[in-house]
Amino acid sequence: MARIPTVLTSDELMDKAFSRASKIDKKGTNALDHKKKTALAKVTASGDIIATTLNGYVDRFPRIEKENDFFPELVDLTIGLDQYKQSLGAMNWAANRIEKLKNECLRNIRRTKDPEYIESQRNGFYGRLASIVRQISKDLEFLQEAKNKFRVLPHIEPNVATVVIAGFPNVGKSKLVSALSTAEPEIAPYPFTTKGIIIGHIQDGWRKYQVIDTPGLLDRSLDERNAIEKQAILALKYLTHVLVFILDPSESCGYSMEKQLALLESVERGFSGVPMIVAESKSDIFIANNGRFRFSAQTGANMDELRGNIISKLRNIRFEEAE
Ligand SMILES: Nc1nc2c(ncn2[C@@H]2O[C@H](COP(=O)(O)OP(=O)(O)OP(=O)(O)O)[C@@H](O)[C@H]2O)c(=O)[nH]1
Ligand SMILES: [Mg+2]
Repeated sequence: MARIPTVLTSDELMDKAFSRASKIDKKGTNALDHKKKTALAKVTASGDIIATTLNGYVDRFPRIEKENDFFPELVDLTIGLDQYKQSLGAMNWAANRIEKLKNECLRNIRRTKDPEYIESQRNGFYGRLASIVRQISKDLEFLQEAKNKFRVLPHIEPNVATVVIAGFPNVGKSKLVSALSTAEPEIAPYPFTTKGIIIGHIQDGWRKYQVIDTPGLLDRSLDERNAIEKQAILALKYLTHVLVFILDPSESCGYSMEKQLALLESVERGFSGVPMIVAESKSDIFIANNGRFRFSAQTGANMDELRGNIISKLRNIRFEEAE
């Protein structure tokens, strides 16, 4: 994604244009010619500065089109997709309108020999320019806010097979992510969790996978979430190719197995259709003997099996772009 520019307020935009225009003074062969050339240059500069700035916003803010994708879903959640598109549309509208008025005004000034008419044309154009910019002031503000929100959207690679780790706090998610990851996992911001999500990488020969730890997201029943939180959680579903749900049968995490199984059910419902691995952690301190797969990230017991199981599921994931 190209760097998103800072969006000026309507006042800043006008100041920028008029301060530049006010410095312009063109030489002329006589008083009328001087007045004309100066007015033409001022109108051109003020109109162009604003139109170019607005078009720059349209070019450099990300285009968000694809439905059923992780990113639009998140943008809709955190920014509001309809308003976003509308505000970019307003930039476009204003830039085109300014361009048209500018050309009209330039034509009128070129044609005349009346110094007062030149003056009134230039002032009229300034007035219209200010009025157009005023009309889009809310959109400018919205885009500046959107810029700040884009900054904290997670930097997840959309075309990398991804395993997401879920389970109650303290069941051993982070320890597992570290044990699976080739390097220190990075923390990426994510809406509605103050802790951010944690992204590690698994290397499988030449292939690389993402492993995502979800503190504060998949550690409460979805029914207990408000609508927006739920959407943020389910947005994750778009990039989850395999879900690993961790149960801590030692209950040293502070949650009973009953509660943990209820959460598992809720996550299974929310992520239906996503291949899931259920595994019990901390086998070095407690073994439930219920036949469920168990491992210890601490001692490494069964870690090769778990890793192998995850990788065998991720290997089957294909991306259109990668083919
Ligand atoms: N004995 C033992 N302790 C473990 C194991 N895995 C994790 N723990 C311990 O359990 C506690 C919680 O582990 P974390 O990996 O931080 O758990 P988490 O699920 O990431 O917790 P949150 O980030 O709060 O959601 C820590 O004290 C770990 O040292 C394990 O395999 N064996
Ligand atoms: Mg953790």
